[in-house]
Amino acid sequence: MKRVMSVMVALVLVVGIAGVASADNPNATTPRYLAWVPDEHMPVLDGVLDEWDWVPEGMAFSSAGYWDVDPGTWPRLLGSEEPTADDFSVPFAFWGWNQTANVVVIAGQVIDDIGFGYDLSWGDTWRGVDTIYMYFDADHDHGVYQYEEGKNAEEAQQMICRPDLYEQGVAAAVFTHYSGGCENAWTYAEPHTKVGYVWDYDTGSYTIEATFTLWDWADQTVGEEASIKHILVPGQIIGMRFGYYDVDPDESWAYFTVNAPSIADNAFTSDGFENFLTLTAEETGIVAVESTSWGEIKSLFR
Ligand SMILES: [Ca+2]
Ligand SMILES: [Ca+2]
Ligand SMILES: [Ca+2]
Repeated sequence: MKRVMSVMVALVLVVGIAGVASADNPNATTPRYLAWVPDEHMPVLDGVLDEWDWVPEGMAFSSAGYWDVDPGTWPRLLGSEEPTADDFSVPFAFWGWNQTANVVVIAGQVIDDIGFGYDLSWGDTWRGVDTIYMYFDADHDHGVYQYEEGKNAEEAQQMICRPDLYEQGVAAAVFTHYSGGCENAWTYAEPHTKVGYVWDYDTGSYTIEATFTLWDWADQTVGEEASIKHILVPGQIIGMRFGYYDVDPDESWAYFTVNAPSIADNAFTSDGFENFLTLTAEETGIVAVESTSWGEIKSLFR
């Protein structure tokens, strides 16, 4: 509890200061955080979740128990009706970051009963398809970032991952209003976006592991040489949204999300993104015992 409280205090302080000049989502009353991922626990991005038992308690989530919780709470399970466990559930969801690789790290297991919408192109994903939505405003400076003349997803990015598209060679895709067309969105391809799935076409169930490089400025037309990579450090606030979505042919839908209720359309402006705090190893609950300390402890037993 002490650790959680220290995180909450830190976030309140940062949000309080930032709140003077900006428009953070006031509905996001509960702090969100990106857990520290130690170098030795960086996953193999193959969608096989056999290396995640190191995650400290409270840093991994399950959709169980998150139906109809307070809107300020994260994560939340929402939908047309409360889904049964086999219709849609997320037994494991993790959000974190790694300093050495300078990436956001996510992992999750999604249980679905009917894979749906795979006949749609990624540009039609908004019509309803089993998918993963995420948004990053790395330097947390808010504002309109796409769908407006002169705004071409440079300052924030909307990303869409679909296991079926990955099988077609698309790690992630994005909607944006820039003249070059979304197929040129280099930010959503390797090495900047790396995704691995184990996916079942029929049920739509999958496991995912992915890493994302973030950008303070992403020139979608010229490329990396005209862009500014974001450098992640502990104690930083990242503007972010994330949701695992399930759509089924009977028009039932559900999603497991970090999002608080919107104050703005998140596809257009990053003003309503949630604030994610990058935790230290200690705040994550990973306490490394230095060799000198071990020496002192062991000396007590002599
Ligand atoms: Ca793996
Ligand atoms: Ca379902
Ligand atoms: Ca489905």
